[in-house]
Amino acid sequence: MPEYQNLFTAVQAVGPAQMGVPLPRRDSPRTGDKPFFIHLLGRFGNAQIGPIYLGSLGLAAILLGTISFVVIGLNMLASVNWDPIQFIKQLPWLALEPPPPQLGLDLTPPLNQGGWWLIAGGTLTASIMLWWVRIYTRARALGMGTHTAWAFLSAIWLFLVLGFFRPVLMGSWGEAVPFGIFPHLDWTAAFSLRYGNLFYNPFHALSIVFLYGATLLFAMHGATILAVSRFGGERELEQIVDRGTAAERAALFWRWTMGFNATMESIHRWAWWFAVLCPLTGGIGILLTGTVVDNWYLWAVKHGVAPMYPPVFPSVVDPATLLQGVKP
Ligand code: 07D
Repeated sequence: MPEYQNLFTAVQAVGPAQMGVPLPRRDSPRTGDKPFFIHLLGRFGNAQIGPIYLGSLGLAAILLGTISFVVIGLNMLASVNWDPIQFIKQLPWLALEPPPPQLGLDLTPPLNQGGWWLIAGGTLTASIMLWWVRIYTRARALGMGTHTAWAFLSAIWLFLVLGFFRPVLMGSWGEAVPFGIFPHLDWTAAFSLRYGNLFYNPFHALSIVFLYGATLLFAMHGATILAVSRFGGERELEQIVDRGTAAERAALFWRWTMGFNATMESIHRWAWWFAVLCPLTGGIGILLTGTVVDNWYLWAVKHGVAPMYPPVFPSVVDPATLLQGVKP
């Protein structure tokens, strides 16, 4: 048996399938009583597939998610006259748009004027919420902490701000994001332009800090653990108590190179907080846009963050102020 194993040299010992711990009394049974093994997957993670825990929450979440996906897909297909070739060719540009602004927060708009969007959005939201409960209850059933669920909730917060809370505060579903690959990107660019450049929104900046920061931390941590995997560094928990090899080298490396090191435990808290704060601050930034602040560039000028445009150009006028006094 080779001493040093990692992704490239992993020995895949195949034994009887792991069925997992006994489930609490009121839980439904796990699906698939015969797990199977795929060698190739074992090279990237664990070779054993299943048993999966579906349960009523999982089933409902998958059903609702599928309804949402199919509603979006069929609407896109209808928009190219049910032509499957055009559907594939134009897929990146196809959209399911929310109701037009004049329909406000009407919950029963005509189907082809945002009605389908509401149905798709509603079923997707319900699906995501049920999936959240599933993540929470599965963690509890294993006697684990619920860190994953709370991190997921942070992403759901941003999702709800974009598609629900902000549109409600603005009084129109038309404010929400369309479904579609390029259409949602176009929405993002248009949103930034409409509100005076999102780069000047400090919460967008914070969100980017945590986005890049989380990536950087993950790269640092992943690289560190791989670098000490020859000393068994990937068995992190053992390393905390079993001192002398990988953990200490990893810590010393960072103390040598930057004077400070996280611990085997705290690095995961750093990672968790950076990841969670990305959509959390992002959601605050979006919620403030159009509700509290109408032009982030002018906001930044007012607060001495950004300079006024140099006088060589005609002065900038907030387009929104031009509408004042004009009767609709
Ligand atoms: C979106 C929410 C959670 C998702 C969930 C998933 C499914 C799929 C599908 C059934 C990701 C639910 C869905 C499971 C089901 C089917 C079909 C999480 C999400 C629960 N920006 N920007 C951010 C940068 C600019 C703009 C965040 C960088 C321009 C807008 C992030 C740059 C403009 C918004 C970020 C840059 C602009 C953002 C997202 C550089 C115009 C947001 C964080 C270098 C393009 C969002 C405050 C995240 C936000 C956001 C990064 C530039 C617009 C940090 C690096 C200036 C409108 N931008 N951005 O985790 O929070 O998203 O803003 O240029 O709304 Mg930005």
